[in-house]
Amino acid sequence: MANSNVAFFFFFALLIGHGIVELEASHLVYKHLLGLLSSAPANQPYRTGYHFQPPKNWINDPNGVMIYKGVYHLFYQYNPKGAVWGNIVWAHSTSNDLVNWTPHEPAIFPSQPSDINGCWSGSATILPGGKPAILYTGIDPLNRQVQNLAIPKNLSDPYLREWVKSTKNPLMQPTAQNQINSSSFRDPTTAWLGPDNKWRVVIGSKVDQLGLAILYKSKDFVNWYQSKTPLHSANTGMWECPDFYPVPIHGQNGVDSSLKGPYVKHVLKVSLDNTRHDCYTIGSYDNVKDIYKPDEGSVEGDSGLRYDYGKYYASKTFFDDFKNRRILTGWINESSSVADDIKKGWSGVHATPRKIWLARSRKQLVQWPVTEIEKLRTNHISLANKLLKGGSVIEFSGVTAAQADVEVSFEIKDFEKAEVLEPSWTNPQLLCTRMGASVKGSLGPFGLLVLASEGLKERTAVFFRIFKGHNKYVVLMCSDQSRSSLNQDNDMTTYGAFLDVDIRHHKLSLRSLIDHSIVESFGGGGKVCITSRVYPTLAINKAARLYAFNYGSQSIKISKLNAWSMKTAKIN
Ligand code: DQQ
Repeated sequence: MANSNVAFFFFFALLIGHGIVELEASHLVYKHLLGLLSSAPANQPYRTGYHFQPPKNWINDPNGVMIYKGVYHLFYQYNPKGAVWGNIVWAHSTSNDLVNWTPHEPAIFPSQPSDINGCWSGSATILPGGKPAILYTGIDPLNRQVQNLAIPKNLSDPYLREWVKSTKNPLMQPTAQNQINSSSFRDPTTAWLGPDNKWRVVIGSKVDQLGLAILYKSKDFVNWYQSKTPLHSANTGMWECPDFYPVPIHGQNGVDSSLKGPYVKHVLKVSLDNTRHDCYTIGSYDNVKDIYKPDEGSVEGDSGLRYDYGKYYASKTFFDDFKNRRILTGWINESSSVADDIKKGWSGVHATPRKIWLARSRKQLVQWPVTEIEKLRTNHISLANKLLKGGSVIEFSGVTAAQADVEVSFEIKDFEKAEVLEPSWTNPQLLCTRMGASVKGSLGPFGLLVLASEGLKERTAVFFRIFKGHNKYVVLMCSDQSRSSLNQDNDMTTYGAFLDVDIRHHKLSLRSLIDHSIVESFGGGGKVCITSRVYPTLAINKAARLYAFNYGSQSIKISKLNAWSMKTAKIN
């Protein structure tokens, strides 16, 4: 179908109010568009150079991520038939370095009554003897969400190309006895072993607005029974894609999900369906009572900690026993209209895999792009000790600004002039929206203008402001997309977060991975991450530019800046 017809069809459907179905607590379903095969145009300014995506069609959550015989496996929710959510299978790619990816045939697709209406998200567990097993949510003929098991057909194939489903599926299901809500029972975690040698797994659920991490146990990974109490619950709405894992209290290494002891804390991450944010708490896990309790001060839900304060959802971690690290993968949805997604023939990308560990404060996690991504760096430019006077903008040439990796650190000398943070300014996103990049301040806004056009008609601003708080200086980090595109059909929300850095004794660092339509930023060495999805119309490919700016009245020093062009990865 020609693109104009697709657009007409879409708007017609909108007008008559048919075809768009809100599937209980999940993705929007565009029934009339499901069968449309995408015919992607040749001109594709928004496709990424080194962020994971298939050649076309819709993708969402990463699933079952793992390392097996030295090969990284990424499965993901995929619609083989179009650029909107639907017809979901587990697509499969493998990699030796988490950067370049080879595609394989879909690994799990509807074939049994227990998944005939869809193969939704789930996780991999490495069983004793190094044997992988996948638990995933299937949608049964009654559209109930149930949990299924699949294992590799041939363990000597490092690419694990074929998967066999258990004939005992479904292994966990809503019944009259357990009263589990059959449309809110999904996304099994990686399982872990308890001191009684039984496996435990958590499934996301809800009762009214109470989010639940329902716990199941099993001796043999096939016969599962529900634990009397959930692992945890909180009043934050449906919990999708829960993730539960230990993090060592010292150092940056990761550990296996089954590890328990005095030297680890536990993390519970939930994807909040109400707000589409990945939120986490840090706490303690009692593996006898099987209860997780967030530490005092670790806030649940949206006003607590998030992996990423921008566009980032349905993430999943895995323990990389080859490099002793825990790696986080996540889905970056589009911010464009569905009509535009259909026109370009694809929707959704994955964030750069990030190493994740517990901060020294033990109050939050820290994330950093896996070091392997640095092998794409080329054309290095650098600068040191450059004063950025109030009101100044400087351009950096010599890198491909549409596909780059930029690291910069700022030094502030004189804090006296910092503006006072009003006690009511508690919502950082709101603050960043009200005080966007063009609102002049005192110490800030200063930072980077990326995917910018000459003359700055278009630009995405990633920046900081420093405020005088109650008894400390407060750092606000923002990603302002309000001028990222001349096309106003996109979601141009400005994102923001407070950054826990002692600015008087430490420099303020920012790293941005820029990739055509993605700006993935890491503030304070990875204490705050903000991912923006942007669609410039002028600042595309060679026309994109990179600047540093300071619109505050006070001077700031760039103590160091390193930037590289990024080569294109071999992705699918
Ligand atoms: N996506 C999957 C669900 C999950 C949701 C369906 C999160 O299993 O809850 O594609 O994005």
